[in-house]
Amino acid sequence: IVAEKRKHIEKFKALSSIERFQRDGFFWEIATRSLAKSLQAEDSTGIIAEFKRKSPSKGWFKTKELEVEPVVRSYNDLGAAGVSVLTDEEFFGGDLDDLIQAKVISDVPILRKDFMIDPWQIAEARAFGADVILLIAACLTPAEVKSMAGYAKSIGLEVLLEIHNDEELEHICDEVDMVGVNNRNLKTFEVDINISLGLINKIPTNKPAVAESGISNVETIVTLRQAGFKGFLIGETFMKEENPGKAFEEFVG
Ligand code: IGP
Repeated sequence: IVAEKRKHIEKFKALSSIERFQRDGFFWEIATRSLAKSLQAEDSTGIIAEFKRKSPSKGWFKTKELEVEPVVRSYNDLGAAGVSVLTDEEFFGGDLDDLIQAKVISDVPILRKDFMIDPWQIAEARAFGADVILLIAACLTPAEVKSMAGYAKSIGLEVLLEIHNDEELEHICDEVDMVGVNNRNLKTFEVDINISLGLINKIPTNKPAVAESGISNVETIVTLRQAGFKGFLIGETFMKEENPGKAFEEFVG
């Protein structure tokens, strides 16, 4: 995926420079929303509800034809602490328009979920309405995380760092706002909630922890919350249904 990303970025870099985004980006002057605060609010559900049309492990969901708007509206109106939008086209069927749409119809923080390997993508995220970006430790060195997160912070974005094992704890730095633990092994696609439970006590307590992937019932959220997690990133459980907004409503109800 990273190799594909690199090709894609090189192509678009030629068209639009960071300076252009900084000058013309529609959202550039608009204040961002804090996901870290939203997750820590007293009455927060902690759920970061995700919009994606397909995934490498499951292929197209039923929502191939579905628009962002009704889904994200339900997420936003019915209690999501934040919304995650996949902008990767090739592997997740998303694009930057999805991000803009999610932003304009919501008032919760919006996470741009993509494979970020270049500061150019961070400027792009800011210009297209993201409040938070994801940095995946498996794709970056600790030094890259530090410099990319520093740049994100300097332009008003929050950073969710995703880790999957003990070694990746080394990537946590001051510039990172939240730490996510992906229960899905990105190589085998296997999910195991114990990955989150095994890492929670090693994550600095001043950074809200987010459990990611493979969450399909409220009992799991209760277990994760008791262990110390503040956020729960859920995609497939909603997107695999005919009506993801309704699935979200039933889940939180
Ligand atoms: C959501 P799930 O199993 O609920 O659909 O997972 C989210 O955690 C997953 O989409 C994800 C992801 C990622 C996707 C987590 N980290 C990195 C792409 C890239």
